Amino acid sequence: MTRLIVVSNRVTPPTADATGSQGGLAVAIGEALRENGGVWFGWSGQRVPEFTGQVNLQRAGGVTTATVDLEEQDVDEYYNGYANKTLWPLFHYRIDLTEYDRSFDAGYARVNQRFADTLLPIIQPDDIIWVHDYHLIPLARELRARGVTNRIGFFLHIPWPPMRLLATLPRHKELVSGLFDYDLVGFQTHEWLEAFCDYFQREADAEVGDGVMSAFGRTVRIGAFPIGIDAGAFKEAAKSAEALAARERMRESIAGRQMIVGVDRLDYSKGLEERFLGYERFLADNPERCQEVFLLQIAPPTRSEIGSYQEIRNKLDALSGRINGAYAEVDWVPLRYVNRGYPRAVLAGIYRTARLGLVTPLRDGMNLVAKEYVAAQDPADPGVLVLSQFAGAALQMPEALLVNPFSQEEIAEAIAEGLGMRKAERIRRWEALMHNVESCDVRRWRDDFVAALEAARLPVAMRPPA
Ligand code: GDG
Repeated sequence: MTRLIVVSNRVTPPTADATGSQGGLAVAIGEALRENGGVWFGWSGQRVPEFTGQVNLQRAGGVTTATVDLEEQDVDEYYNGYANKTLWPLFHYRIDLTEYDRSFDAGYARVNQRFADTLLPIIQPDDIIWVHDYHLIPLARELRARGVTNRIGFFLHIPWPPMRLLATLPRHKELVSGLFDYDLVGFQTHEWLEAFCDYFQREADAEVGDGVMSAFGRTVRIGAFPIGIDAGAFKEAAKSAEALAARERMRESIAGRQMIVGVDRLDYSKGLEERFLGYERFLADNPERCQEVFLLQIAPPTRSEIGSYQEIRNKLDALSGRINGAYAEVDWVPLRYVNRGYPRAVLAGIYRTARLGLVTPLRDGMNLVAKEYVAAQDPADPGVLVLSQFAGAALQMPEALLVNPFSQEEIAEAIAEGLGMRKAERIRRWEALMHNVESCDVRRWRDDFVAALEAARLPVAMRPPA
């Protein structure tokens, strides 16, 4: 049996505790690695004064992890720099926030080389290698340069930007042509796949066939593989003792009101500012109803060393203060804004308690919160999902109330419609949504990608030079 090597920026091995803080992704990848004795390779999250190249092999939750420490300059230039100040905003259509700095390019190239050097001794002839996300686009090129002929697949978790935006990136073609060193390149949705094909058709006269694209004298398999959640585990988590305790704890303070919930990393792509403004519009438009509801927004901070993340946090602090200052009463606040993370089972309990899930990213590769909200609902009395039309998930979840997240009116109207929706319609929509969440779950995503990668051996003549 072929062994799977998973490579991602950070390694997050599954914990023994299924209701712990782990996401479905870690669990699903963990399972695949356990089944075939594979390895998860990436950065340990540790910073050291000087890169040593030492690989730390460990067994955690039944999975073998292989991690390397990075030096301070690597973290600044590769992780905080090229990955999160350049590629993340650019791929989320935010060229206003994109920073271009040559030292970032150098750091990104260096870390990809370091990953290739340290991964190389671990690779066995029959292994298949699955590389994740925008941090590691050049990794296959680096591995091929070191003689690796194994099958290598790449999955992009975030959107692929329109060609004219991508063209603002200095040396864009040099970067993305590195994807032709993979055997398979996968995206969350057909929309991102189309944008990817469009870029190479215009910039490199690529030819697109059935599930393949050829350019630069090479052919790569391409496809859409929408990621899902571990629906069964999430459904169970929503009924666990921890979730029940969370619901009980909230019940008193809810005091018969309807709760709206948002759960997002504190990231400008998640549309939190626009969401708060849309909710403020709802409060302004519905003075007679507004004290019967409140919005709980959970937003644990991320990437807080980066200026644009500090700015969005400051904006949200000010905006939440303004909304509460303007609308609160002595016994009611309209917005509970919490900058802290919670265990998954607690989150599941909170989702289940909320009459409305508000998921309004400005741009999102997929968005798993939308799927978690659906999975956590009580089938006999489910809540309503309000979902941005610009999340990849919208293509799979047309029964949600889809909104343009840039429009405060649309958000306000969807909140009003969702809170007033009759039970029969809530159940009808939820059943359709849940069908999709359960059938397109994280295992199917993993199995489809791995099967496509296993089948992706290209004819020898088309293979990139070793
Ligand atoms: C990227 C892409 C794509 C959030 N707060 C807490 C917490 N979370 C968990 C959620 C969810 C996960 O984080 C967030 O996943 P998303 O999919 O919503 O967004 P990104 O982090 O931006 O993920 C995205 C994803 O990759 C997978 O391919 O869908 O488009 O941007 O699982 O529940 N978890 C816990 N406490 C929190 O407070 N335990």
